[in-house]
Amino acid sequence: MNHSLQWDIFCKVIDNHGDIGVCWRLSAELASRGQRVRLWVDDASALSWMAPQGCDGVTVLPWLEPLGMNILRLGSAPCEVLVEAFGCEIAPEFIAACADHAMDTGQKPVWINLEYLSAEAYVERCHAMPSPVHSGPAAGWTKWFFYPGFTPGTGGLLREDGLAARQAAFQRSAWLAQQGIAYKGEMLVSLFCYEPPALARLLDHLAQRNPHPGPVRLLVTVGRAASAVKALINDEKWPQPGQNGGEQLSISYLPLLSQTDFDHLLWACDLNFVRGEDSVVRAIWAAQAFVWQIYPQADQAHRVKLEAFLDMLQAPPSLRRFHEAWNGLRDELPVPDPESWSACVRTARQRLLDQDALCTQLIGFVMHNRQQTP
Ligand code: TRH
Repeated sequence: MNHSLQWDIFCKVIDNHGDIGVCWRLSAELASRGQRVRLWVDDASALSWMAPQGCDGVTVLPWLEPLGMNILRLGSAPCEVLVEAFGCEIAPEFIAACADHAMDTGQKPVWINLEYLSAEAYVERCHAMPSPVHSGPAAGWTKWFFYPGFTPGTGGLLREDGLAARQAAFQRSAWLAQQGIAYKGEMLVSLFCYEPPALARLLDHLAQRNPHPGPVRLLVTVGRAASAVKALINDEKWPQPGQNGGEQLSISYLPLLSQTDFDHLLWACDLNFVRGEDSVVRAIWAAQAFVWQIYPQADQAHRVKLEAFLDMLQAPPSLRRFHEAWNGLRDELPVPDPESWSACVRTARQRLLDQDALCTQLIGFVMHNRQQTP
């Protein structure tokens, strides 16, 4: 049987980089497994730096409203799998075009609603649940909830087949030199964050030899993290790196990195500060100590989500306390302790590596459903 299917993935960039970051990784990984992907996105601009090389097997198409002429580009190409990322609601005119195709071919597409990542218990309950479509041209079809997650009863995590081999071949010093960073054996800390209330305290800790007696270099990602750091060190109240002789704490501002180089950054550092759901997964695969700034929600739902994540990680008390302060849920930011934190990350990573990757599970789920539903 030919297992290569045509996938249409729909992505709306709400804010930040996570929506397109996840959808791009998913698209590229499906293509690497022989699937054909059309990625419909309302704002593809971030892909110019996230994935400048593109990817064979993935076609990026603009999600215009209405889709209009773009529908015609479909020609006679089949619509076999539809992926609606993060509840973005696929354009109705596209669904109508798919329904026409389905009438011709006699095979309905498999329609996946790809959900947000969480370690909360509801994920296992809701994963792979059907949601019947009652009206419109797709009446009688089924949408399937697909939840990424950290346990065997979930859809798993995005992970490329070649990840371990790439990691094994990675050379920290060579990569840092390519970035123009003259590495002298400092402790390396990456910073990808929004505006954490405890940022000033973190810089204080690092400048005051906590936790590391030797020099520390902070590698700051472009955008909100860089703006937040610059705003602080431009404020005279903060002890300037220069006032520490410029030696204990040095700061490197990074350019926009491709997703591949973003991984390299996480592999290169001894402690990673990450944010959002894509970078937190990459931090787990990096096998280094990390701290997650979870995307804040107005109703404080992120507190429960963070606790569930820390439970999954079997985080030691000091890592839990640090997360709570970094996420504004307690006041005093403790001293970071990457040496003792990395053990639980490595253990969790090993456990998660034993789980089928999200794309393996998703392709299996889709194939199974195509056989069940003509
Ligand atoms: O940008 P984010 O904060 O996205 C968030 C989350 O996805 C969150 O769950 C969602 O609700 C909210 O947006 C709206 O963080 P995230 O998910 O880690 O995505 C960042 C992506 O950007 C990730 O794919 C890595 C990539 N990246 C690079 O490729 N190069 C870079 O230089 C940087 C800084 C990031």
